[in-house]
Amino acid sequence: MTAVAIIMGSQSDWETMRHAAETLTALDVTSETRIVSAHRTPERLFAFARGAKAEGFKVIIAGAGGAAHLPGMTASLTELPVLGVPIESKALAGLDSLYSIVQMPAGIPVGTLAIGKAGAINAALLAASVLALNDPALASRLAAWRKRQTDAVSERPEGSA
Ligand code: RP5
Repeated sequence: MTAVAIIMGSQSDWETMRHAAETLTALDVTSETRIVSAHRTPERLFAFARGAKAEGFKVIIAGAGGAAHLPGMTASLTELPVLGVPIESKALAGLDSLYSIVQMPAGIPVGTLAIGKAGAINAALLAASVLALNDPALASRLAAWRKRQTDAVSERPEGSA
């Protein structure tokens, strides 16, 4: 069974969302990627979100830009945890996406990450953390990933005295 579903509103979101997929792959977490648009393919959204749990997904990562209702609509149709990634839109640099995703009224939560690539990577890491609660081997891989990141930080900036 595939652990994480990565959905996005458009092909144009892939350039950002591929970072979530790559991060999950680096942690050996299975994921599946789909285009599901809340306004262009609403029937696909309903079918996906209603069936996601039965398909075996444990966490959903949803990226969308502009009037970004995909994460919220998805969360309204499933009890699986939904992590929202605001795509950096051209017109408003992703602030529109961020506000659309983060301001869910009480009752239907979306775990909202940072705008763009950082948010996509962190959504994957957060999904892995959730899965690691019941997967000690993944918890070890995640700890090793974080140690490598720590070890890669120099004590002094290159070029300094
Ligand atoms: C949203 O509209 C998508 O998530 C995308 O970020 C944005 C623009 O989509 P395209 O016009 O590039 O397909 O639905």
